[in-house]
Amino acid sequence: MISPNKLIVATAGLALLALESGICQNPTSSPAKPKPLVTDIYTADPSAHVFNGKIYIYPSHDIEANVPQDDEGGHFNMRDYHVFSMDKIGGKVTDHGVALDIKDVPWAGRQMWAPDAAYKNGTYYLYFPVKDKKDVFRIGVATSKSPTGPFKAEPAPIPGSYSIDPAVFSDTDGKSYMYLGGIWGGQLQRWHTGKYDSSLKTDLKKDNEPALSAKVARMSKDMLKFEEPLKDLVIVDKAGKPLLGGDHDRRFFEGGWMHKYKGTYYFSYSTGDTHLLAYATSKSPYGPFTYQGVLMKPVTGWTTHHSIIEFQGKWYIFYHDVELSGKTHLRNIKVRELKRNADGSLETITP
Ligand code: FUB
Repeated sequence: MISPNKLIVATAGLALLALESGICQNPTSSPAKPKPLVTDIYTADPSAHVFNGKIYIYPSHDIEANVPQDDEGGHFNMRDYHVFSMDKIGGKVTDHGVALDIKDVPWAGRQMWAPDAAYKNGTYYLYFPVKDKKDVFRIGVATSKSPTGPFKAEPAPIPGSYSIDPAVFSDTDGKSYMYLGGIWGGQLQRWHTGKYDSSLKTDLKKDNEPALSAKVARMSKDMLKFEEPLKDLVIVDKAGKPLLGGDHDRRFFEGGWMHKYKGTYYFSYSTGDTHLLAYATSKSPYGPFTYQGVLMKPVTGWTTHHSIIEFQGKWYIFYHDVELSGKTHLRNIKVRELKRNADGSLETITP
């Protein structure tokens, strides 16, 4: 998750923060310098959705748990989720309080990481990765009649689920898909043979072989399980060749998100140790996806994680950095407009 030699990114960020701190920032009028959306608690990994014409944000809730930093992200030891809402971009952000607590998830052990949410037939679904009691990440699901919760967790994780960072995309034909996965601390590499192998701590270390892929599965009609086994979401270069494990500037690391624009599926994700948000496109929700470029350059802090929504005719990217704390594991969410070129490609954001 975090490599000590990358702390320089956060340190450089702190220098920038010092420069920025005197500037009055506004997420709408000054897109180059958006403000943290929430300042009284730490928030990260914002999954934003528009439900009934309003924006709801489902982030991680970062806390200082005094767990030493390691490559597996042990210091990201979160224990609950809050839901936030906004009537408009730049408007008041309302904290709806604790929507789900780890103590109410019977199978959970530790580390509630980046969640996502979905709506279908009068029910809201909160999807969340948490380690089970054997310290293996699984994806849980909890339901509510309100987008702000409280959510009630199902008694067991989604069968066949593993790793982290669920992102649920509902297509225009009514089918929904879950995209998931994260390497290193997210444990995706531990499943590459189909069986869990706890000895694989970071990635496969096979630089000249195809990179580990994010996974995708169609959701069941009741949104509580997978309709099919998880499949690889392969990202290829413009020549159609799968990206390689050693291609750290382009290969998938974690934090996938799907959106659709004019019939094209856009899969965006973090490159992890190179701290980029990149994206790839396809004509199918299963891919293969063709790598297109960088969506956002590194933010301050080690992790980079985002979501993309359309709201009132404009596109927005929600993301996080460490402006408030300067610490990798104490993050704050932000939003800014996402601009598209005439050919559908995404403009690269320099945060
Ligand atoms: O918040 C914990 C982890 O950090 C997320 O699951 C990753 O995507 C990264 O942002």
